[in-house]
Amino acid sequence: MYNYTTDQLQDLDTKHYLHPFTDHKKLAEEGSRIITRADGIYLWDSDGNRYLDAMAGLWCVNVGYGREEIAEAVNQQIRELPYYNSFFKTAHPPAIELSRLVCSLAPAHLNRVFFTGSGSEANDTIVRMVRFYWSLKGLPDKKVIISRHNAYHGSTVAAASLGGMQTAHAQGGLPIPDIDYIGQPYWYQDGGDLSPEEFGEKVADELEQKILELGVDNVAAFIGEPIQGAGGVIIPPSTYWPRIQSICDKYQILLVADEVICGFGRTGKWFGSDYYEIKPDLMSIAKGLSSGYVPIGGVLVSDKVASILIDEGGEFNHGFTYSGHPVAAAAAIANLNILRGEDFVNRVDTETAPYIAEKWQQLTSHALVGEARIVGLIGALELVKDKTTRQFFDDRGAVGTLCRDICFESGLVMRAIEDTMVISPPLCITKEEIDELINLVIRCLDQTAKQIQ
Ligand code: PXG
Repeated sequence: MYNYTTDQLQDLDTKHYLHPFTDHKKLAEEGSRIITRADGIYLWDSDGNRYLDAMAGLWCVNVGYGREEIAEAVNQQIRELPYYNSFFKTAHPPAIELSRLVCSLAPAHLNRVFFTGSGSEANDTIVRMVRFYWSLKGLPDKKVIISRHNAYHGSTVAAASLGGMQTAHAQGGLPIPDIDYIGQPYWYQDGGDLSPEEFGEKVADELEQKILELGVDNVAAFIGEPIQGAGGVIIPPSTYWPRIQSICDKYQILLVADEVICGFGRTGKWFGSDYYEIKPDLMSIAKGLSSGYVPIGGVLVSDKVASILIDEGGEFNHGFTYSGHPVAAAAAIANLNILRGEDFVNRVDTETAPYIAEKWQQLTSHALVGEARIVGLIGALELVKDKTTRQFFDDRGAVGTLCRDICFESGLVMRAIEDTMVISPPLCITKEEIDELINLVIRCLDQTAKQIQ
């Protein structure tokens, strides 16, 4: 479609295109990998190399690449009504139908949805919604939202503040006021001599300590990803979420689940909240909602919160030009119909997740792998210096980066988060493709081990 050579594309890229989360000086030295097409779970670059995309893009292409039904829905919608807003007492069929569909898939007590263009905008919306909720209830001091170190909730000012990434906070004067943090349920790194179950309870109890320290009259909500994604696929011990839920209930603060990665089948259930059996008051969604084909996100609102916002709130002074965008909504509807129609979520739960889990676990026999953890189709490998003592490499991140580069050269896209290698493949991945993925992973681990010796 674009008549350039790889060299020309790399040159123009360096001259004009500022990438997200990128060191541009380094990128200019190395040149971008230019991805030109995709199908199923595979990508191709501008030189014709094929990659197995074990990251589903950026944790989002749940149905896999190349689904004609989504292309067709987008095509039809652009021809019929490419844009209209939902401000000023208007609406259109795709946004209405998507609202109905999303609410029918969400936990039963979540029956309303506010659409955004992304996960970051969804979390921004949540900051305003929870504070508005408490002020409507006559408790305007309940403003603090408690999050976790190493959480990722997006890159807008509010979402990056909710996130617990210090590198992000260091740029641009974040966080905004009234956000606080507790520890993360990262047993492999922080669990010490405790069992995972003991550690899960201990780190959840930090929420209670933080509420008491801040004063319950000042606390609005707790936010967490059911499984932290960008933080390194931190799968919490089984004791963690039940304890968090009971603390939120005890102090009657709102529980917010950031389902941007876990939503739409990633865990083998429709939502991470279903997997962990928690009952969030609000949920942020994006990514798998449209399988990333077109940008769209949203906030699912519980009946409890909606009743206050709607009955007592009057106008909520918040909204985006692209809230409920008809083309994005049409793409999302087609995507959800594929997920439902082909029984994707159940297939992950009963077939592919158990199949990959067994093979993933076997990777712990590799000299570099200290832990292999996986839920549904989201998993991680801890590459460590000494697995008996759970000791990380001294120059943390270097081995992960090396392994990531070896993966790319070997035709596999796996993401490195420091020395944690993570996967989140398209949910359409078959057992044969899982075999191919595992074989590639083993080959890349072997090469990594060889190179660091
Ligand atoms: N919440 C979670 C849990 C996310 O993973 C967002 C919110 C923000 O969504 P948007 O659509 O605004 O990007 C995300 C996004 C990474 C990486 O390094 C992960 C994300 C985005 C960029 C990089 O793994 N997740």
